[in-house]
Amino acid sequence: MHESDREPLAFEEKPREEMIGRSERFYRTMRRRRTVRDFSDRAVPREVIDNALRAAGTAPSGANMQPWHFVVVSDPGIKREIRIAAEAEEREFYGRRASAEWLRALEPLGTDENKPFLETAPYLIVVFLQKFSRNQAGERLKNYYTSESVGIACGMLLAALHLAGVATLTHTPSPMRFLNRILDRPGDERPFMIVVAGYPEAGASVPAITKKPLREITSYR
Ligand code: IYR
Repeated sequence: MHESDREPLAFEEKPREEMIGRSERFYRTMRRRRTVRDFSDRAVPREVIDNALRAAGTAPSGANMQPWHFVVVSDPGIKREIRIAAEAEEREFYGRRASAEWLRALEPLGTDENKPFLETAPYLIVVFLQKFSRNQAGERLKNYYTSESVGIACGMLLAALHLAGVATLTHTPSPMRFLNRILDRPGDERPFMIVVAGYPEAGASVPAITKKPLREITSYR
């Protein structure tokens, strides 16, 4: 795109009361989002996943390079391979690599090396970060602010899925290079996170945790 290629902004200004109402409703919806670890195997419509990914793909990114790739995994054989590889890493993590401090911090979440949700949930959305793009001539171009960009896209994906009634879990086995091999992605893409998506298991519970109130996370100058 050149500087001269411009189009009018489609911005809709809303009345003050509507703005406040929308912001309150969005907050009330988002605060009901919870990270779920007990998934049902019931299918979620693929259209919902695709639309949420379309929304994620609208995220701002450094120089609009859109440095992300999403692999939507529903094949049981591939989910199983991912589970086996992730659990091997997690056994290392919980058994050896994690510091005592880290394990203490995780205690309230009740997590361990067993990741049945990687097979149970209908969809694993594996998010890859692209350090480089290709131009039309096929030459490698550097991408910018890739972590920020992909982080924003993941946030939008989680919000879109939640608004559509899909429960999610952000899962980051570490290291997760095995995802390149299993999903046949190029070496200059870095696995960023797995977004596990589906319905919660009937009777699922979540840890009783709280979020910091506004006054603790903000200051105004
Ligand atoms: N990746 C591990 C450990 C883990 C780490 C953090 I930080 C969490 O918020 C949750 C889990 C696992 O998935 O169990």
